Amino acid sequence: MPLRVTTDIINEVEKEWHGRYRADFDAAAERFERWGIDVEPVVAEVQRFSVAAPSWAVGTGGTRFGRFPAGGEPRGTEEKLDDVAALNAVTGANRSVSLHVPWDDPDDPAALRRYADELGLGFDAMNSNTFQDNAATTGDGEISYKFGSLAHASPDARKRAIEHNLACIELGRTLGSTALTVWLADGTNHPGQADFRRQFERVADGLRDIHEALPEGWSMFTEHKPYEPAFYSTVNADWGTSLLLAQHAGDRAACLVDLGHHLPNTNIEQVVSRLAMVGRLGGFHFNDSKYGDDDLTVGSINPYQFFLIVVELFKHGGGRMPDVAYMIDASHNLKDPLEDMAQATDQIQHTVAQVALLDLTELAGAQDANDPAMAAEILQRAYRSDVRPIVAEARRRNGAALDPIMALRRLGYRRTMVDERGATSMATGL
Ligand code: LRH
Ligand code: MN
Repeated sequence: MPLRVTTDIINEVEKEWHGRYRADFDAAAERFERWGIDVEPVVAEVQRFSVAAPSWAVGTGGTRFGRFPAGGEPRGTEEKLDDVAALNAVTGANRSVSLHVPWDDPDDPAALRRYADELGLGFDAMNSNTFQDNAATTGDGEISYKFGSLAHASPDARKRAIEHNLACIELGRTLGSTALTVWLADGTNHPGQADFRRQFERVADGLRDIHEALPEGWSMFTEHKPYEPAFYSTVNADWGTSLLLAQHAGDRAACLVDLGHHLPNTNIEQVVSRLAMVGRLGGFHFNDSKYGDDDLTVGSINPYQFFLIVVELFKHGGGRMPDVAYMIDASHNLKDPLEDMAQATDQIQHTVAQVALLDLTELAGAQDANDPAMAAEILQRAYRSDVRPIVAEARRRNGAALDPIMALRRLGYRRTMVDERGATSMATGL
């Protein structure tokens, strides 16, 4: 029987801190009240927020230069759900998991759904994979995605790629998911290798065919990325192209913004504002990066950029986080995968709390008064607020941990998984 992390077990390992956190929260509530701010709506907004965990990142990630498994990695999708349930138990904010097919290819999807239900987990957007050849999708080599999938010159390869996406939707329907994310590696490495326009038109038509197969209540997300694995051109390289593709596909298509999929110094918060403005902001893959698609811990490199992105989300949501798809998409090369995702979720919870303290009306006033200094003061006041007691209290009210990382360590979760699964078990994924 896998280790189940419950509120009682968490309270047991954290009991020595309860008094101090309580005092911190009461003091914080009093301090904000002194400035006319009621913290209760802020606690409620943090409690309400949830970000899906990627099934492909509960194992150790790697690069072409190496991979250093942490041990005790999930050996199948059920064990991945066990780990996401443990993560959700300590953060109270990872209430769903996003599967990636065929890295996740359950024999009995209905049974997997029941298993997830027991764990209190739902299934977020499904992710198709037409960037790797594998028995499940490209069969015994009669076709290959080497030169693309929806953009491929061969109608057979395009047809196979569309069929795979429809199969992902079918699986998602059984699991209770209501969205499909399509990220395409399609592109070129060499000038002249392919025609930009013909590649785009093939992809646009393929996405429209997939859109036409969407069940009632479903949506699909196009995910842009400037490069890697293609190093000269990528078909869906930027937000503008992603928007064109979504608009061409249909009205239930929207754009997914992976924060790491932007060239250095791109103003990502403005990209978010534009997509929200035209009603095509579908969701996010949260992570951080310093150079390329580094898939590092959210807010670990550029926390102020992440803060400004969440400010645009609150504007779009009328003073709260809008109902778009939120997922973490990271690769844990050095940190324990669960600890890294707990830190990512903790960072997102802190940023949601900071922005919930922001007076958007006052900010708009300073903007319309052409008062950049005051606008900066208003943003910094929220950004510099110490919201740790508020976030801890929100987690406590969700039955989760005051300090997720310390709770996972005190529970000895990884050690128990190594004992159960072995020191060399490897999860499917990146
Ligand atoms: C591509 C990407 C995409 C996933 C993959 C695992 O870089 O961000 O979202 O399919 O990572
Ligand atoms: Mn992504």
